[in-house]
Amino acid sequence: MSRNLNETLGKLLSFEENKHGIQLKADNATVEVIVYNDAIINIQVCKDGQEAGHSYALVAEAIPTSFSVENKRDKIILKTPKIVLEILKKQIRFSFFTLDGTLINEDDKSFGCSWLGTEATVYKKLQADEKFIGLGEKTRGINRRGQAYVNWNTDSFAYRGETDPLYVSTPFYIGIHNDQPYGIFFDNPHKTTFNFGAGNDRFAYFSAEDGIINYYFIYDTSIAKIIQNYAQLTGFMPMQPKWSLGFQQCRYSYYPDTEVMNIAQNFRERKIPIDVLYLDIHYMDAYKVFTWNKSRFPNPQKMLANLKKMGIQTVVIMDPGIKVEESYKTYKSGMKNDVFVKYPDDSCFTAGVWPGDCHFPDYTNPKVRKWWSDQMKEVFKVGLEGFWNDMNEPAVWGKEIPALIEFDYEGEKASHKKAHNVYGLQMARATFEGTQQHLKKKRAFVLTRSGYSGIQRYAAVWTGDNVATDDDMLLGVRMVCSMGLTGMPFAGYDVGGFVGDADKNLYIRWMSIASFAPFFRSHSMINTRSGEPWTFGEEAEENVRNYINLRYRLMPYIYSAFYEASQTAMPIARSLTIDYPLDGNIYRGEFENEYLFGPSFLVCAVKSTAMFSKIYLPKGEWYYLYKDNFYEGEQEFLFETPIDKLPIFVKGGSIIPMQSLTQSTAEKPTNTLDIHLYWGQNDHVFEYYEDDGTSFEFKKEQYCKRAMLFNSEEKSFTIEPKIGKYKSHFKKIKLYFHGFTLDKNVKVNSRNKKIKQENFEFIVPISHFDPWYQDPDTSKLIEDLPFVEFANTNESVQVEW
Ligand code: MIG
Repeated sequence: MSRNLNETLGKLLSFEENKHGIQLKADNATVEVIVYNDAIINIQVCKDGQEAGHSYALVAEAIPTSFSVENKRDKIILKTPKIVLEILKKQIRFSFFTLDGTLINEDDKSFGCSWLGTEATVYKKLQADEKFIGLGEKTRGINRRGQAYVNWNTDSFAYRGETDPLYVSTPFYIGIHNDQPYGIFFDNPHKTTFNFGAGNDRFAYFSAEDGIINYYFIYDTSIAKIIQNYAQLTGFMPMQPKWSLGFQQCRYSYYPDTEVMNIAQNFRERKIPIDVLYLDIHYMDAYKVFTWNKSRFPNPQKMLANLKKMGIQTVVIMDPGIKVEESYKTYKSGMKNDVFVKYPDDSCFTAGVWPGDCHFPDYTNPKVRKWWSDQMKEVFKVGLEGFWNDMNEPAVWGKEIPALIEFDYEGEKASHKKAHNVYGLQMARATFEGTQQHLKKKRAFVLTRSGYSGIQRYAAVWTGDNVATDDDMLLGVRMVCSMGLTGMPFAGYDVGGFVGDADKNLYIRWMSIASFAPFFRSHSMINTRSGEPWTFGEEAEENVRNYINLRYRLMPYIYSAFYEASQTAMPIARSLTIDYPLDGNIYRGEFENEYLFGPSFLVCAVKSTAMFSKIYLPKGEWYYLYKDNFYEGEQEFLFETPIDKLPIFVKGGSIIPMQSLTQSTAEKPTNTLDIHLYWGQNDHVFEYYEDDGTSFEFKKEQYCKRAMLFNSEEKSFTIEPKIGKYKSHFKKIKLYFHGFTLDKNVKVNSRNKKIKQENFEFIVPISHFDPWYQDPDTSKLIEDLPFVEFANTNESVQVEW
């Protein structure tokens, strides 16, 4: 009978302190409380007979941390330098407090850790003011309160604003209560449910179909730090090849080779910057991985070389399903090496995907991952440096894989129920390891559709088969921000919509917004309208070129933001909840599609049909990008939002490095770095970062880092001495002052320099239909400072006004 009714952790029988925390014994379970570091406490609850086992998400080990344990009559109090944990003895319950006694998070008073059969649940009291954000690639609004979600990686073709689950499972969320942000990472790969007070007003809970209760409670002073702590546990995004930050054009599918070259030439002739073209499933012979369709692509090596000469990389799709066909090399090798997942009776699991009947490599086996990496040898011979993992949920024609299928799981053996959600993560890992094995000195790019916590260590993630509507465009913006909150800074969506046809305006707006997405790729489905900029007519082409140009000119800024993400997990597309978590306005439906791109640009994603939009500017000072009009924050405004002007605002105090326009990241810009300074009351620091963009030499200090500081009170801008051995490409800087009142000379390293006046347009006006720039009071004057010897000196540069 107890199997059917809720069972809780019960009372404390005994406890013991150890070097990482405490071990508690309850009626029918053992609890390990592990102080992971100052800011993280891990709670592991194993029922009799259960073991923690391998985690694919985790990369960190507990760091010995000082903590104290106090044994009181009714409770145990454990203190780290940042968190106070109280454990009630009568019925084991956990409550977390700040050092000064503010409650952050507490178990439901009766349930706490509970079980219903094999299903394990943690019930947390739902606090009146509590908000919930994160959980990665999830639909709906940014505040997840009142919602419930399931984690079970699913091929969700044409998903919409309410669909759940999708392709990626990252069981980590951030809550905010009593003005305190905290994170909970529930590292259980089984099908899990997160309920944030949906259908009840008593608790927020997370539960797993099976397995142990294993969660990490993170508390720190800011949301940024909580994300960083989560990345400490699950890993950081490695530095990406710079080309993967450029614009990417995809289509299901471009073929034959002449068509691919034609697309490439069109981009170059029309002067629309681009770095990557994609080959979807039709490049293969009968959809067989590691093969080429010889009539469509007679000489892939030559085609790839020609594209590279044009500054364009090629990325190819790879599905996990291996066609069952005696004459197919990869199949034969797979059978010989026993790499495929099986039924418990030792026969291979077969299911239909693109090539027909397929077997599926067991990427949870280290030997199979090595086998996959070895198979990739062939693809490097033709010159590939980028790979796209699709269908790795794994998806078999929209159906469920039988639960009894068995996986190696690093030798621990697991059924599909446990291995399903990590399958995509392990395929991406095998692919990433293949690139490391063969490309050696070069950074490669891997894109994946499916994943689990930790996926950022191997691949960028795109949000799958979205639909071409305004609502779905905005949904993608929120999903990418949510992924940023969940340790995945390199994320993007199919620009233009995968399913259905975007009209001209939707396409323009989507491309404008996506110029400010971390991963920037246009893609569309077979038998729908293709997404090359010129296919939407001249107006679209000009608009889209403008925004792609802007992205390329912002490359020094974007690259620095990617570097920061690789170090601290600070996302590139930043949910406003990171910097303004306590401002209720940013959670409002009408404003929840606004986000920061890097530290400085407030991007307000608005519908293509909106000619006027309500916009909320959070605390601070803001400049309208196109005209430099100044606004005080914490107010809402009604703005004109014509299709050629995505509402973008620059934060006061910002320091924005830019370069001259190039057609790809392979092309060198001029040797002048343009630095834009925006006046603001508060001081700002920008960490400028530069390296060769392709190799791993940066690990040997082959980088150039320079801290740039704006000091409002002292009226100065300082570039600190270079750190690192890399010789910057830039020889000069040009400083642009926005919003300053400069009347006389400016001092550079104590010498007087004259100020010039020059207009700087972030977007080139589209003259024939846009009256915007005819207005004489338009572009605020921008002063231009003569060049300063910049890089490769170890001196600092000091500008005063
Ligand atoms: O069954 O490879 O999400 O981006 O173009 C569809 C064809 C398989 C799904 C991916 C999509 C890709 C498509 N794939």
